[in-house]
Formats: sequence, C-alpha cells, structure tokens
Amino acid sequence: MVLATEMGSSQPESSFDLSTYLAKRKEAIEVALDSAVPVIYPEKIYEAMRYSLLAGGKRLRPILCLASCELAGGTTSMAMPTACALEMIHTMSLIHDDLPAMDNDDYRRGKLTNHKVYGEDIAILAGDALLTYAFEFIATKTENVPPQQVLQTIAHVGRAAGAGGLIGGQVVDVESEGKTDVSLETLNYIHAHKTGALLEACVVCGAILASASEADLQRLSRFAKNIGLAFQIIDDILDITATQEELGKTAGKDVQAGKVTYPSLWGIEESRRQASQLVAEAKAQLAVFGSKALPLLAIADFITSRSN
Ligand code: GRG
Repeated sequence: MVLATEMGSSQPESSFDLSTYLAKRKEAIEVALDSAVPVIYPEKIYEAMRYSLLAGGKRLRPILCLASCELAGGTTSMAMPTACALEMIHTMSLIHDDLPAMDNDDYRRGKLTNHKVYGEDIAILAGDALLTYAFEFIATKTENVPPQQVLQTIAHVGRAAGAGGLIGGQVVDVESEGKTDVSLETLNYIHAHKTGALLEACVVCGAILASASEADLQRLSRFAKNIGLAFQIIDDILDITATQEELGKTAGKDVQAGKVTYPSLWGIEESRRQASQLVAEAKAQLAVFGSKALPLLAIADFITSRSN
C-alpha cells in the first residue's frame, strides 16, 4: 500500500510505503519481544507468557510508540523497551479479557486462548507476570534516555493500564453487559479507557522518551485519543462484517451477547463516517510536524481501512 499524503501547500506531496514500513517494524518488534522473555525456571509461566506474546498480532501499539519517538526526534532503540512493554500489557489484557469470568473466548490471534492451553490459573498468572514485567522492562532496559523521562513514561503507562484507564474501561464494559439502554456517553467512556488509554500511552510515551515539549505531547495525545476511538468503531464494525478467519477470534460476539456497540447505535454506514471523521481530526493535529508525521498519518488511515 503506497499512501500519497498532501502535507500542506508549503510542502511537496510525499509518498509513503506503509506496507513495507509496517512489515519492517513488525519484524524488529518480533525479535525484541522474543528475546525479552526467555524461558527459565519455572518454565510453565514463561512458556504461557510467550505463547500469547509471540502469537502474532498487528503490533500496532509498539509500532505507534516507535513512530512517535522518531517523530519527536528520538531513535527506535530509545523506545524499543517501552514499545515491547506496551505490547506485553496489551497481551495481558487480551489473556484476561478471554477468561471465562470476562468475555469467555476460545480463540485469539488465530490460536486457542491462553486458558484453553494452560488452564485458568496459569493464564491469570501469565497475564499478571506480563503486566509486572512490563514495568521492570522499561525501568531496566531503557538506554540513552534521561531518568526523568523514563520515570514519566512509567507513570504514564501505569495510569493507562490502571483503574483510570484499561481497568476502568473494562469495569464499565462488564457492568454494561446485558443492558440495552447504554448511552453514547457510557460507550465512549468504555472505549476511551479500555482501548484508547493504552493507544494514547503508546503515542505519548514514545514522544516523552524523545523529550518532546509539553505542547507536542498534547498534540500527540489528541491525535491518539481520536485514532483510539476510530480503532474501536472499526473493531465493532469488523465484529459484524468480518469472518473468524479474518479476525483470528470469534466473530459476531457483540450481536450474540446483545452488546450495545457503535453500529448498534448508529448503523454501519454512520459508524464508518464517524470513524473517518475522527481520523481526519486526528491527522489535523499533526500538521505542524510536516513530513516527519508521515508514518503516523499513514497508520491513522490504515486504522479505518483494516480488515482485522
Ligand atoms: C489487569 C491491568 C489489567 C487489565 C485487565 C481485561 C482488561 C483489564 C481489559 C480489556 C482490554 C481489552 C481486551 C480491550 C480490547 C482492545 C482491542 C480492540 C483489542 C484488539 O487489538 P488489536 O486489534 O489486536 O490491536 P492484535 O491481536 O492485532 O494485537
């Protein structure tokens, strides 16, 4: 996919090969994740962690973190430990989300879910181990970044994963289950926290590690919040329109569970329109960065055109 992006009248139109970019970044991230979690005693827990962490996935969160660090003048090596940590936290949330006490799913990333292979006890512990290791990993593996920036990153990731982020969103989601009168405001809260907070942390932390200014962090935060919501709207649409093979997880779960989703409130066409609008607003936030923003702009477009 080659994306031609008009960056404004003062700059020439640039083309950006997103497919190659994503493939190269994914390759580097797979290598880093593989070496991040070696199997030592007690082997069972490390195997369970690796089973889900190395099960594929788009690696969108670490890719966003690396891209944002580069946009802000940093290098990929400065952000790689944080990028891996964010994928560990994302994987933890998928393992826990799939548990019988939560969404109770049998498939994830095209494979049996963690608890189906290792049992519920080990799956819970594998999630816990990935979550705690993520923070250890940022603190001990980040190099060539001032300690203040590392500390700020750890605090930001902690907030995104906690009750004010991922967990808060999941709690309201669980509480909303079976209800047919969930408001748009509640739906927005669920997704801004459950999905949006971690995506926002990926983008903002990449820039924190590069010592970006507060104004740039704000711009990147607004960009990420918008693409986070657009990402979730597309996720809801794909749950209806895509197959299990395309998704790598059970399709049609939302309708089956009678869940209120964006398509159930707005219909599919209006949901697509809202997602495109959010992406357009997100991209506008990055205008000041000129061609340095090309990767993030292309990823924003990819979010609305993706098929899994
Ligand atoms: C214990 C800190 C803690 C959190 C647990 C279970 C839970 C709280 C939160 C659930 C979060 C969740 C599953 C959000 C859904 C996010 C989402 C849209 C996932 C799919 O992401 P993709 O499409 O998946 O990027 P891949 O497989 O490509 O990585």
